[in-house]
Amino acid sequence: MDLRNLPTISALSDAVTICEFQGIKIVRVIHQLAEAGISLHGGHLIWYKPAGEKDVIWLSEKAEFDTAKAIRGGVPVCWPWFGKVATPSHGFARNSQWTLNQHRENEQGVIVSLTLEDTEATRAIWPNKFHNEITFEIGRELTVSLTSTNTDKHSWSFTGALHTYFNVAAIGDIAVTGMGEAYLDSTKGNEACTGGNTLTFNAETDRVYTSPANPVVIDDKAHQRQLLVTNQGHDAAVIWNPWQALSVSMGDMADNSFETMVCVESAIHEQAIELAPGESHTLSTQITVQK
Ligand code: TA6
Repeated sequence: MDLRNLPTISALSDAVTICEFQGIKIVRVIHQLAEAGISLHGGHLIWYKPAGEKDVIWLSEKAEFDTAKAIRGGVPVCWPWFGKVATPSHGFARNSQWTLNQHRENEQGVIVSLTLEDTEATRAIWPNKFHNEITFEIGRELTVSLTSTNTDKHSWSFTGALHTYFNVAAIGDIAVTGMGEAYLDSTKGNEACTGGNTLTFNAETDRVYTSPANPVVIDDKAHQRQLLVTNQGHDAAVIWNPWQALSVSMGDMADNSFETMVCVESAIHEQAIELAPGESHTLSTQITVQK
């Protein structure tokens, strides 16, 4: 699938066009400093490539573009819960249809924002009114910010994540550092561990870093770059690679595609955020390529 060269349905400005793939609208950004694509299904960034750079974001070659499912890769928006604590896994936001709200551009880049509000369908599985706005600042750096506002008459609480999949040359050759020492190991029944501040990969890895520091650095020597990930509004950094057996079991990942990806996530995991009526919270991740 060549998503980047789909025919234009409408041109919104010099840098922003709309295209469509299997009934899913994609906001396509082409600017002198960077290119990006954002699916309205899921409010989901599916590519980001600064000019002159390799892709920063990984998208599965077997990703399914189906409004009933989440897209494998990119930056899934896990909200209003993280993980399998309820159905659907990682919340409904990544399976929902978002609305294009605003776009603007200047010589520094392009800003695109989308919104998602409660509907009868969302209230049937999570009985709260909300307004979510996700903003993508696309330029030499990428910043993704999710602001959640309580538009209900009662308080509610939520967890979630910006579950970013990064493109790496070879998982066995990268190191991830800077996320703090303490973590819960999800591959060992959430065992509490320390000494995790430098992570290399040779097996399935699924860790929740509970005292997350900034920035988390993905050192990718073969790509001759470091990816710096600076998170805000979070209380955990989740690091995930499924390795081979799990990839083989997943219909939307090629068997060996785990070799070129790693997730570094800005997560609300340890302590749910409680919002009173009218209150807002912003969860964000900023990604910088350093040579
Ligand atoms: O963030 C890590 C994780 O929660 C893993 O446990 C793994 O299941 C992954 O996310 C992907 O989840 P998904 O529901 O997208 O298959």
